[in-house]
Amino acid sequence: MTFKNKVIYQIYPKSFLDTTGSGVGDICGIIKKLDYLAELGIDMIWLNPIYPSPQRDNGYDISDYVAINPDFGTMADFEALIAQGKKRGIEVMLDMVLNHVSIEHDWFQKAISGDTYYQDFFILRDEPTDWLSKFGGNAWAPFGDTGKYYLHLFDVTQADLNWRNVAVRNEMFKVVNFWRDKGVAGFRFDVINLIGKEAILQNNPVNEGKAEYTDKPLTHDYLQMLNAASFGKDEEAITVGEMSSTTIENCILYSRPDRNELSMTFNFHHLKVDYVDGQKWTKMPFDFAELKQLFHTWGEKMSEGNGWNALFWNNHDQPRAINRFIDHKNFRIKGAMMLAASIHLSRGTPYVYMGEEIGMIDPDFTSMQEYVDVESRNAYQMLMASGKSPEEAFAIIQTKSRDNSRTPMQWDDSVNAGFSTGRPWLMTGNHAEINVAHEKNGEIFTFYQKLIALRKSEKLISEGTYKAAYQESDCIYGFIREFSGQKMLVVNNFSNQVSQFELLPEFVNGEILINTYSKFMANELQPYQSVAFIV
Ligand code: TEU
Repeated sequence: MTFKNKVIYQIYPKSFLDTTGSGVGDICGIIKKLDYLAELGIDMIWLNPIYPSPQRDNGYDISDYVAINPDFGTMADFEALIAQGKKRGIEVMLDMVLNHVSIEHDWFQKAISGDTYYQDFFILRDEPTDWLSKFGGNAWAPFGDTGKYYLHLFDVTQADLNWRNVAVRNEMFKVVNFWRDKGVAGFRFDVINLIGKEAILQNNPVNEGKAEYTDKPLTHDYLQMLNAASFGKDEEAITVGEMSSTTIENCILYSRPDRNELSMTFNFHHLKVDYVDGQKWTKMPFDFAELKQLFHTWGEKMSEGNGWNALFWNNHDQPRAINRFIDHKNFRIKGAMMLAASIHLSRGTPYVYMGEEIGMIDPDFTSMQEYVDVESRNAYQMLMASGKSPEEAFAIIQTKSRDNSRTPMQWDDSVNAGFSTGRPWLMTGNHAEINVAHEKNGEIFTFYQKLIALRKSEKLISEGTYKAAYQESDCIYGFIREFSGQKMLVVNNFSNQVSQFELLPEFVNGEILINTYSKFMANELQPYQSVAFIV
């Protein structure tokens, strides 16, 4: 598979570029920026859902799988994007939300009107389990006046689909093939490790019931069926599963080539190291030792198990990494470059989230009214219900809200950051300094160009094994890559201080492949310095 030397750029279409003045980004805006993306050097763009949706969860509540939300444009616009992308060597990856569907979808409407064929498309029970929704509250809601309840692991308007029903599976395979026929070369499968629910659903008060529906054995069966019925035939297809609360063992099985399931997996363990007791809606400095241990464990086990990681720091569900892991007030640029080096030189396929390539940071929102995300607004209420003051609750929302990464792409320092001539659906962040016009030939952007190019030129990076290094250091994250006799040591200083370290003897005479500073001072790393040595 060729995905090992590819770099994928994630676009949140709603916030990328608005060409109509509606305040919402659109497909024509993406077409307008294809040359910018080609200059960055990326190979594929992953678009968050662009299908008709009530937008309760910003498109992850789909009401029609095989159409384009008119807010984003037309099917002709989408077909033009595919064609224009291919001219520049940029393929398109679409987001497949196959675990659940909007209650405004025709299937749910028919089901709730009494159509028993469609009632079996959903997970209905007379007796709900004690599971909780990932967006807070009960995971079950009354199914009309039938006296039954339907399962919704996310928002109450997102009804989980019954994958045990072959008719559901066939409908899902048809959806993927519809978009493959349009020329879509990649698919990101939303929370796909939740589709393997068993017939008997058990109560489980531990961890809100996650163990009862996550990574269940049937998931692998369904993925192998999906693979065989659609993309499995395409040598060039790239597929990635978003795996919620998953394990390394399952991610090896999901992504090992001989299993014919997916190309690779997203896991989120490294983005929970600033969670108190695993709880998202809390505040604490990130735990570097835990972060490093997770990277090493996942890196080595996936390498040994022939699995394949999707490597990322940012996406549309996470606050920006610079705010979480870097002293960005003093070292935004060097910190952004170090974060990039720490994944782009590692083993897996790197994802660049829009704005990461210019060092975008969280907005400085000052009131709860500026946050629109359903998960954040639910959390704010839950935090206050748990006894937090409005100020304490708001301070937590400010650090963890998904809106932090969903603010409009910052193209220039004009009004609305050049994103829209209308009122943006979400207010822009701090774009006076941090914008493409200002940063495009700056250190961060050119460093990303270099990293992306290296992945294509160096099999040591795209194919090499992964081994941990500097495990004992309290500020350096280091690893060794190896491929057909060549070795690379990558050291990343996660500190805002100069850090002492001993270069491993075998690399003392090595050549420096990449350095985020102009110089390397023997045995010390500058604040947030990354250096790669090869022998
Ligand atoms: O996210 C899955 C998921 O669990 C997220 O809710 C994430 O774990 C959480 O926001 C982190 O705090 C996927 C999509 O990426 C997300 O945007 C959707 O809201 C969700 O599924 C439901 O489709």
